[in-house]
Amino acid sequence: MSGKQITFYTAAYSPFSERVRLALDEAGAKYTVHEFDKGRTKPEWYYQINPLGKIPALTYGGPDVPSDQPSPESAKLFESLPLLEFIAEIYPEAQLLPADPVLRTKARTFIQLYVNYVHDLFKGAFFLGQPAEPILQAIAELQQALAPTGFAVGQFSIADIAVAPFLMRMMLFLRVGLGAYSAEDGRKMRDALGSEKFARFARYIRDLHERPSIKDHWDEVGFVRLGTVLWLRYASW
Ligand SMILES: N[C@@H](CCC(=O)N[C@@H](CS)C(=O)NCC(=O)O)C(=O)O
Repeated sequence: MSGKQITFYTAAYSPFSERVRLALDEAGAKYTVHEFDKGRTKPEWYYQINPLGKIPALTYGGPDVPSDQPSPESAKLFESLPLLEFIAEIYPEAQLLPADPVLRTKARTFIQLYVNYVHDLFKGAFFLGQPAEPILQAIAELQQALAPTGFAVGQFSIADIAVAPFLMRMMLFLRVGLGAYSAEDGRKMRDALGSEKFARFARYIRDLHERPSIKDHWDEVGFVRLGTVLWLRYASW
């Protein structure tokens, strides 16, 4: 268990930040939250923490200081996926990375499958109105990588944490008809993802919904509202 201070820079709307929040909560970490408002330019001081100005980020160690006055002595860490690995390493007892090297590699591979083959197609179909077929194909491939039961590699791990904020929003947006896809593509995706072919994937999404660290923060109304704003922002490109 880490005895050092952790400050978490986040915003309620951010699925990338939600990854880190989930990992911290799963690990039982004590941390200070600095919440940014949506759409505001980041203050100058924040660029000392993440030069890209993006969230999430963490400061780790150093003295206890106000979150908007980061200490030169703390480590400044950012990019959600390395942050998941970091949290798994400093809280090994939470077993967010499986002890077995084969399962550990499978967890990392699952994340890469999502990042390399699903994420952009999700954005394409839902925010840019690109055809539905490629995202259905990508989800079918992701489904094949799932363990026969349970979470992505069986036990809950950073693989689930990495994909849950995105896949769960995707299924929610589809259910409420939010997205840039045509009515026909919406129907096609709903029919396919509700069919027997995608039964394992649907079960996986239900299991994610049941995980207390996810369930206790799942705010459908808020996500739909923010999804609408995001969609309008993408749609106006
Ligand atoms: N690759 C980054 C992506 C982070 C990212 O794009 N974060 C968004 C919020 S979800 C962001 O900070 N956008 C700029 C802003 O909100 O000011 C990661 O995995 O952490």
